[in-house]
Amino acid sequence: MTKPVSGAAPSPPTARAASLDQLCINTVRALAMDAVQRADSGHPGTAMALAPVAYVLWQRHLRYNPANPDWFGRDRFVLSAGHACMLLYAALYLTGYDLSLDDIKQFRQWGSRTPGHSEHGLTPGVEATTGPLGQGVGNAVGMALAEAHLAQLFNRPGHSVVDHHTYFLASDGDLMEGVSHEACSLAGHLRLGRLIGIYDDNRITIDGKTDITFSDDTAKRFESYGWHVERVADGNDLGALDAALAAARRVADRPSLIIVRTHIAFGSPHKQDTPEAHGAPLGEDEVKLTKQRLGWPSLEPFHVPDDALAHWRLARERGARLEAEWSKKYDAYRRLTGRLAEGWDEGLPTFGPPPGDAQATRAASGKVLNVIAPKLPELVGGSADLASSTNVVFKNGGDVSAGTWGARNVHFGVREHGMGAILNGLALHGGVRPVGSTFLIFSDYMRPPIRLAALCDLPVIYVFTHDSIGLGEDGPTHQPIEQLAALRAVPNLVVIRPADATETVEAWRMAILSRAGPVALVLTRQKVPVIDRAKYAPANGVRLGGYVLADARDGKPAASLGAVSFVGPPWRSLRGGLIDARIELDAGLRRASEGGLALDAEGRTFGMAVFGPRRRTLVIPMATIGRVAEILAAKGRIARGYLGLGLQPVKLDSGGIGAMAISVDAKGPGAAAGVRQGDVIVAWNGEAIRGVHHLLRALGPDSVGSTVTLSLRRAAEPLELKLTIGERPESQ
Ligand SMILES: Cc1ncc(C[n+]2csc(CCOP(=O)(O)OP(=O)(O)O)c2C)c(N)n1
Ligand SMILES: [Mg+2]
Repeated sequence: MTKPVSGAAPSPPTARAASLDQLCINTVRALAMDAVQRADSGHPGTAMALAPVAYVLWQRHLRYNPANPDWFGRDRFVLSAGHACMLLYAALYLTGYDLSLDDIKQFRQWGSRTPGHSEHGLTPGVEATTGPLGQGVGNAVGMALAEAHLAQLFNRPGHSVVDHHTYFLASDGDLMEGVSHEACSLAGHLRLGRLIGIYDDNRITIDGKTDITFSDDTAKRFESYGWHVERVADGNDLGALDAALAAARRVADRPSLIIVRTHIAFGSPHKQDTPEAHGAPLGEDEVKLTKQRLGWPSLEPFHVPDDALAHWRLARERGARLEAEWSKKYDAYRRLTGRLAEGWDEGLPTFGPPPGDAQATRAASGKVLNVIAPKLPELVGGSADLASSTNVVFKNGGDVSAGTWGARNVHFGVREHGMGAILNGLALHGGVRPVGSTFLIFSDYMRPPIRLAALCDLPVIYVFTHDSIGLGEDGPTHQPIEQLAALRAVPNLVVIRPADATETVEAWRMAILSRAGPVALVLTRQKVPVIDRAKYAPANGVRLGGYVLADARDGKPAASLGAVSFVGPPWRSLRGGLIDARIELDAGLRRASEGGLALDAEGRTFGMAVFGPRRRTLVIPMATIGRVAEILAAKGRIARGYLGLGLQPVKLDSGGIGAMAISVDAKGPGAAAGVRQGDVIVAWNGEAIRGVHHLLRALGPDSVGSTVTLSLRRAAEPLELKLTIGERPESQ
């Protein structure tokens, strides 16, 4: 009775099939009510209303394999209305992703895999982190653009390796937000035919009915963008939903929006169609009444009928088959695996001392980009209508337009916010490495997606030109003042402002190598001299986050000027693991786990903990890094015990790219291999080490017995060592 994913219209259901459909749908509703009720917070109403949409989509249209959420050929589904995440969690659990009923019971709890807004990277099957309304719509546009781009480059007749759809689900709030206008306008212009949006037209937001705020004719608006629009008058009409989705998939020359009229908290006698059903539990009594009204077989919370689960779980078999079929066609393309090409950074330009080569760093950046670009065809992007100023132009790359998605220069139009969200979607999709650019001052217009890129470790590259120095002719509206500081305040965003053309080369090298988060290059509009590297330190110190360009003549400066370009999270654990262990070690860190300030034993602040359900990041100002180092050195058991290499992170050289200074256990293999106190690890098996957390991750328990190449920096002289990682010592 399950429809194949071909999209054929369904035949009329038999009575038994219809009741099984209803049972499956009500399972989602019951789980949404129960999870929110148990957490005593959350958003039950939208998930309840959209249960039939999820059912038809997941059972009859979406191509996915619950056993492999990262299968490249899968359809992408972005829940832009992140508050309705119980809908997604229920679908993921029921279809058999690695998400259990216990996870559902942990909804919104500390450390759980089912946080209050869905997070990419935490919950298998969640394609994008959503919550700030509108962003997910932009992400979906980026994903659809990535798909169209790769399809045009890689598909050959009879060999369609890239042929998936991107779906998004948007609420009223999503469509009110400007970013969705920007992104959907571009999607229409580019005729992204494999993009299908579903709009939950429930006519309710938090403050009341939408007639107090929203009288757009959404259908006309999207039609004017060049979208195909379908309407489903009743969100419970499975046949209509199925037909609309099938029709949307048949329309290949433009994106589609399906406007589905729904009723928030459908089935609830007192809460249906009320704003209260948006963001609060229904209440024990109302949950009971609703279950009775829906004919639900049990009043026991989290009851999942066997029939319903079995039916939902057919997805596993179907998914395995779909992936197997696709894999036959898949011819391991390097770029789809995300590996960098060999020798990608050979032939980077060098710049001589002044006066001859004096040039704006934006000009140097354009040159570097075009040396790298032919070797890394995955680099794509452009600017928000400022390409000739930011020099983010891929020579001979062609312009992306409707029908020529395989080109490399994306003209985002004057849509910085949309550009930011689309860049995130491109990065989330994979197979492309997105670059976006505008003036530094307008980074303010795209701050929300920059923050999300940082939060989600997305390897997006921003080129922000016309930095503050020497600007002025355009007046105060164009003069960046606080933008640099504001960008540097974003945890996990690497911000590099090269001083000259040579540092710009290094900055690009860092940007390309940095694949666990976004990098912003801040570049000058006007010419700056090129530093004479014969006299001064080499520019490869840039990757350490800061370096001594010229020391005081006798080594004793008359005054110090702090010029730290970036301090990133010095360590970070992907759930559990290291941080917890460290918390045990130190009272200050234990306090950090409670949020707020981190204090050392004397009660002095040395950092600020930034915690969320997904990550626990400690942001430590450079000024106090020495103190953290002391604490770790004094306690340093975990580092040594964990690393098993005889290395201890006693001095954090920088939290930026590269760099952790090491000390050597006199008896450890590190010492035997010639590692010296104060050497700085810059790369591990050829990959730049990006902060201590990265090294610790690279040194996971699985690495015991393996041989690694350690690249070290010892003052100016580079050093390579081959080491075999020893057994992890007993914890001390
Ligand atoms: C950018 C942004 N602004 C505000 C919010 C807070 N917020 C969450 S949901 C919501 C509106 C709810 O209405 P709607 O989007 O129609 O969702 P529904 O209740 O219908 O599911 C708001 C204002 C947010 N998540 N993101
Ligand atoms: Mg609404």
